Amino acid sequence: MGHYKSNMRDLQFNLFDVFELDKVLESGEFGDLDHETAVDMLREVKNLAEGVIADSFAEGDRNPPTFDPETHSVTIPEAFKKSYNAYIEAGWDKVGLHEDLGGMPAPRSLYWALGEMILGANPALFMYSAGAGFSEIFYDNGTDEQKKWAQICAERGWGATMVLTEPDAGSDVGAGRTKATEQEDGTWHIDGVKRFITSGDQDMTENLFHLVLARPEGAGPGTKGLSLFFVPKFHFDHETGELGERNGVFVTNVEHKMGLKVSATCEVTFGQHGVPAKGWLVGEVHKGIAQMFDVIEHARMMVGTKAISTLSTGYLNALDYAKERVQGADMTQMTDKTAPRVTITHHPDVRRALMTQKAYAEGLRAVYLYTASHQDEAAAQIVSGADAAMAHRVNDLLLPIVKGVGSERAYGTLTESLQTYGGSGFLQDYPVEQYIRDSKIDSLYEGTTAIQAQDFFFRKIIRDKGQALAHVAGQIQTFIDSEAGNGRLKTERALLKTALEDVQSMTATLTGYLMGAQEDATQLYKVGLGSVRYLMAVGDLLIGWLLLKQAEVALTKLDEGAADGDKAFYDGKVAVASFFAKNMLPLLTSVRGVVENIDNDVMELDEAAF
Ligand code: ST9
Ligand code: FAD
Repeated sequence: MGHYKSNMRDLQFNLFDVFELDKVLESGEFGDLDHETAVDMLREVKNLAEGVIADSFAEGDRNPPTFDPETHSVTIPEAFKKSYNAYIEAGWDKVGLHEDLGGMPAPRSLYWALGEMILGANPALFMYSAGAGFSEIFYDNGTDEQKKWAQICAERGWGATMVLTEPDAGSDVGAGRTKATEQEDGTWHIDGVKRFITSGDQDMTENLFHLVLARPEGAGPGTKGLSLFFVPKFHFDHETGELGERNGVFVTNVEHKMGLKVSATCEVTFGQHGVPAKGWLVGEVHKGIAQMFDVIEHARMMVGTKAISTLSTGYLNALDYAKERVQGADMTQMTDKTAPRVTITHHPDVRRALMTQKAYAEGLRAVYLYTASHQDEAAAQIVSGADAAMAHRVNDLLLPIVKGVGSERAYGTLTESLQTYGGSGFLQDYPVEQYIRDSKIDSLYEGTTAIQAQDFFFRKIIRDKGQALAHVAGQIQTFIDSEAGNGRLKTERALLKTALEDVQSMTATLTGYLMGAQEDATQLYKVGLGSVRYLMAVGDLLIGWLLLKQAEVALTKLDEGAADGDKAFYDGKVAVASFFAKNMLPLLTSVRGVVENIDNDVMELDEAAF
């Protein structure tokens, strides 16, 4: 058995029983794709993920890619290449894409469910294989001529990168200084140094292309002055795809990292090695940041799903260990030195830790699948009654939750997975220590948690005039007011009601600080001091609600006489929802108090006092 443990049962329960994927497929939006095919796809990807894709996970960590500064090239370990090739040869990188790009349209919930398994088994593989997805974004934003290039990129399986960050421009992308100078033939020369570029080079594909943000000479400051350029590693014949000369874009360093080591994080230098780095303005329009956000939105979803998937496999590994590990006596016999020794699953604190892991892994899975369901109009209508415009808003609203809450909760809760192993968890004999190292990055790249929290409050709530938030809150309220569980979820619904009120009160408090900033600008600091707590609180509310929604479905299945093999699964669903409602949701009342009482003391404190 490899390290990766998928949770097919929970994926199928979410997709088909909770989010009604069958109805989505029946809408006809996805051609011939039907229930059986979707299940077959899940099964095939599960086998691939648990097998050949997971096989190189530890090897890629212990023997990461090497960099040759002479040739500016990155060499990927052979074991990883084998995993990568198996995935690409089976064509999984094209699922969910336009048919024009050799793709096979699929609902986003199914797409991300498949993605979850790859991201849990070997996350860097998903990133290296994102070239086809990047081609689609290039295709959607490109001119008619560029659309043909995008088809070549997808067809020939080229790699791709997103290139924003510079030494002095991380969260503040608008501080970027990389320049773009227009040439007489309409192409551009890019000049500058970018850093931390994922998959900046590799030797698994014959070519790769960079989507680069750079500032045309004379353009204004900030993000709005940036334009997006298509910069291939090798030039190519725009009709046939045949490779030509080397372009002037070179990897000049590869970082040594805490985790996710097989993913090459590169410094990429443009136009400073005697060869111009030639680029083409994407779509021939200067809308770089908006175009790049088409990539960022997918990448934020990817990062959150990666984190959640890692937590899930961490939990399932810890659970298996806990069922085997014998240590100590049952607590009720703790004073009897002759009492039989029990497996650690008998200890209350281990049960608390396992339930916490299960709650966040399964609750966050439901959150990302609910979000994904708002990435298709047909699915959104079925899942929440949202029309196309509202579906778009809800997806926008929830992306910082998937990314920000997913990454923070996964990392934090993975320490419970490690703790469940005792000292063994600290060893490389088990995968959890690597899971923790590999998942730390998720709260950092694609916008740190602070950035997600600000995006969530300012852009997704205030600028949206609270419309998407009201839509989701309306769904939660309907659930609270319902008879869900036929009386058996009464206590939990009451707890959810309080949690919703707490979050609504926090929203009002933060909005009040924002209004107060019109009179006194320093009131805005209070939003900054409270925004991460608020993001996390909304995340817990959504997790609590979706776990209870699952419990309602589970209770119905049990009432209908679930088969023996399913009973434990449904009992687990009811138990975990109740556990979360009783153990986590009440904490939001204290967060509410904290948010209401924020003052600016720490902002007024002299730096020397820190
Ligand atoms: C990175 C990569 O970290 C790490 C992993 C790479 C893995 C690669 C593989 C990926 C695979 C997945 C993709 C596959 C593709 C599959 C495709 C399948 C089809 N939403 O607020 P303003 C825009 S990369 C949308 O004034 P500032 C908007 O146009 C590095 N758009 O911002 C807006 O104009 P307007 C990641 C948004 O103060 C304009 O920006 N780095 C959003 O100028 C300006 O907005 C980061 O993420 C949004 N949420 O700049 C940087 N927000 O308002 C983090 C803004 O008129 N920093 N726009 O609409 C930030 O996000 C900052 O807040 C900032 C601030 C840069 C936006
Ligand atoms: P900074 O922006 O300097 O942030 C430092 C701290 O200050 C953080 O805690 C942050 O939350 C906080 N902070 C900063 N500004 C604010 C603010 N306004 N309000 C509140 N808090 C703030 N970039 C790419 O372009 N392409 C890639 O493929 C890519 N891959 C990456 C892979 C790895 C392994 C790493 C480590 C990074 C990658 N990045 C990539 C860059 C990544 O997106 C940035 O590291 C990230 O956006 C944060 O920028 P920074 O590191 O400069 O931190």
